[in-house]
Amino acid sequence: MTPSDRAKQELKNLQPVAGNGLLHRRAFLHGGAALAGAITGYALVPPAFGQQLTDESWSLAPGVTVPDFGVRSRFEKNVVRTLSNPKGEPRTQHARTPHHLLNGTFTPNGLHFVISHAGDPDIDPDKHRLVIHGLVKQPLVFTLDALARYPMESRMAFVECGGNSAPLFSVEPIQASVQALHGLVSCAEWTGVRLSTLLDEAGIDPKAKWIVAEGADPPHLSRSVPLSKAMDDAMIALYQNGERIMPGNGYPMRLLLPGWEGNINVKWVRRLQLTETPGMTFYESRTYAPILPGGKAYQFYFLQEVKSFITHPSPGLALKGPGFYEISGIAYSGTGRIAKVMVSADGGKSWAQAALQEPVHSKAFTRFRVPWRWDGGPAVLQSQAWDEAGYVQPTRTQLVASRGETTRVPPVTAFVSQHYNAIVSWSIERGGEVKHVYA
Ligand SMILES: Nc1nc2c(c(=O)[nH]1)N[C@H]1C(S)=C(S)[C@@H](COP(=O)(O)O)O[C@H]1N2
Ligand SMILES: [Mo]
Repeated sequence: MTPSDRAKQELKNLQPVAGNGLLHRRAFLHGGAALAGAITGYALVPPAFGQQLTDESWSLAPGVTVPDFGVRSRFEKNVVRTLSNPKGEPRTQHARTPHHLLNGTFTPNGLHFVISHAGDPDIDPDKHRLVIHGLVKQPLVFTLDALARYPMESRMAFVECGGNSAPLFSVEPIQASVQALHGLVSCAEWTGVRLSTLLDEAGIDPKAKWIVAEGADPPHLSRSVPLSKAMDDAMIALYQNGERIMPGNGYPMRLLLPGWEGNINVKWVRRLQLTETPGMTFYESRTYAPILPGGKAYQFYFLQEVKSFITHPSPGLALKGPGFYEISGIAYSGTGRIAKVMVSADGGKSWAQAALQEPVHSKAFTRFRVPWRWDGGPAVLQSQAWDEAGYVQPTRTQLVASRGETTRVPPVTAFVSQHYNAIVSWSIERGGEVKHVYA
C-alpha cells in the first residue's frame, strides 16, 4: 500500500458525525498531512517534486513599483459587486456583495453592498454639518473636526437591508447566486463617536422619545429611531475598516444602529431631531412597512433576526467531483452573538455542529465551517443558526406561515418581501452543480 492509498483508506474510515458525509472538524488534524493530500489530490510522489516549481517571468526580474494606493491583483477583476442600475437612472441603485467569492468575516470596502435611493452624493467633508435639535436643552452643530475630538470606539457590525434575501419569499426557488439572493448584507469595522455621548452633551428633554434622523442626499432619507436604541449602541460612524467611510456607505458620516434594518442606518446623516412621536416618514410608512398576511403593517420592526447561509459551495460554485470539501458560510444576529450553527447535508434529516471562527462578535458576521466528504450522490446543504439570546433561525415553512409569500398579484407583491431570515437550501446535483431548492 502506498502512503496515498493508505491515506485514502483512512479517509474512508473517518466517522461522519452526521448523515451524507459530514465529518468532525478534527478529521483533518487526526488524519495528518498525507490524509489531506489524498483528500484534495495534491499529494506528490517524491521524483515529481522538482518539476513543480518553475521560474516564471515574475521570479526572474524585479517587480513593478509599489503604488501609493494599493489595488488588488489584476487576476481578481471578476470579484465585483453586481449593479441593479448601472447607468444610474433616477431610481434606487443596488450594489450587491459577492459573498461566494469572499471568505472571512468582514467585507472589503469596495465590495460592501450599497443601496442609494438617489445616487451617492459627492460631499465635501469641510462643508458637511451634523445638527442635533428638537427636544434638547442645547441644540448643537458639529463639523467633522469637532466630532473627531470626542472619544471614539470601534466595533464590528453587519448592515443588512430589510429586503435582503427577498427573492426567497417567492413560491418557487429562484435560481441565482448567493450574491443575487443574499448580497444586500455586509460587515465592517466601524469607528466613530457614540451617539449617547453627543446626546448627553445636547441634554435630552425628558419628553423626547424618538429621534428623526435625516440624510444629506436629495431624498433626505429620514427614519425615526427610538431614543432607547440611540442611547444604547448607536454610533455616528466616521471610519469603515480603518479608512474614511466610502462615498456609497455614507461619507463623511453615517448613523450606525448595530443589528437593525439597513434603511434606518441613515447615510450622509446631517440632522437628528429629538421628538415625542415618530416622524411617520416615507420609508417607515411605506417601503419598510410591509403588509402581513392579516393585513396589519409590519411597521417599526427594526431587528435583523438570527440568520445564516452557506457561501461555499453555493450556486455557481460547482463541485469538481466527489471527495473532500469544506462547507462554510456566514451567520449573524441583530440580537447579539452567534451561539451555534448546525449544518446538514441531507436536507435537515441529520445535523453536525459547525466550528465558529473566533472571535465571535456581537451583531457581526461569524464564519462557520464544517468538513464534508461528498460521495457524488444527491445532497441538500443547509445551515441553521442560534444566537446567544436563544433565538433560532426558522425553517422556510415557519417563516412563510407568519409572513406570507410573494405569490399574490400585485400590489401585495411589493410589500411582503422584507426581513427574510429562514434556512436556505442548496441541492448538490449528480454532476456537482449547486441548485437553490426549498427543502
Ligand atoms: N441618506 C440615505 N441613507 C440611507 C439610504 C439612502 O438612500 N440615503 N439607503 C438605506 C438603505 S435602504 C439601506 S439598506 C442602507 C444600506 O447601507 P449601505 O449602502 O452602506 O450598505 O442604507 C440606508 N441609508
Ligand atoms: Mo434597504
